[in-house]
Amino acid sequence: PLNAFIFDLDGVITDTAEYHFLAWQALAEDIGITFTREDNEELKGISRMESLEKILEIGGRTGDFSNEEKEALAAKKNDHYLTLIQKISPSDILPGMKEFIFTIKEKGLKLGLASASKNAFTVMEALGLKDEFDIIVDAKTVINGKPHPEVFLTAAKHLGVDPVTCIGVEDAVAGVEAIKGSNMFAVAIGPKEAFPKADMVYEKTEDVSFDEIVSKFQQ
Ligand code: B16
Ligand code: MG
Repeated sequence: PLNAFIFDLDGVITDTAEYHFLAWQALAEDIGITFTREDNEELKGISRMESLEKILEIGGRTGDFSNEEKEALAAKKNDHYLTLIQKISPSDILPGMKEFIFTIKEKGLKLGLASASKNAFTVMEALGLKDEFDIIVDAKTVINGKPHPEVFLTAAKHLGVDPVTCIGVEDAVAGVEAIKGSNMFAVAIGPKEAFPKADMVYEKTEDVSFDEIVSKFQQ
């Protein structure tokens, strides 16, 4: 039986990926690194520190900064990100997602959030969705980041449901890996060729169909 849907936040419910990109790009520029939108694809679903490490790698500057300096760089990026997300409102929910979330609730299924972001509560509050979810698990409450399954498994545990009765929704390759590692059914949002491991792929959030997903899950 199907018991719950567990959502990723950034890139699935709202497009904070764009704000993460702008904030990282500004930081990269500060330290003389050219960071493109294409580079940013690799950071989706990846923790803040790992993202910084990847940017340093791209710029050939791994080893140029002490841990303390890296903490300061990550904090600077986050300050900028927090300024950018102040503008977030319920109108920033991606097309079709609000309806999808409310359909899930109407059907009596449970709703969880499994985000790699330490800012997940802030963003969910700004979107007006915080109270709609039965559980929000963010990067502050887990030890291992995606692709490790911990964040999805923790959400299922708090919901009191078996992971095989859950459907995870993700826009990141690392995220789909985390869902599959949890033994959940994986729905990916993005280009089909990027997600060979997903059980279903929709190119855009507005294409997502509750009935279609449930019938595929039950097959
Ligand atoms: P923060 P998600 C992830 O959130 C983002 O996809 C990823 O790009 C970001 O680096 C990560 O959160 C950490 O975010 O700096 O806010 O802690 O997609 O798992 O909801
Ligand atoms: Mg995401």
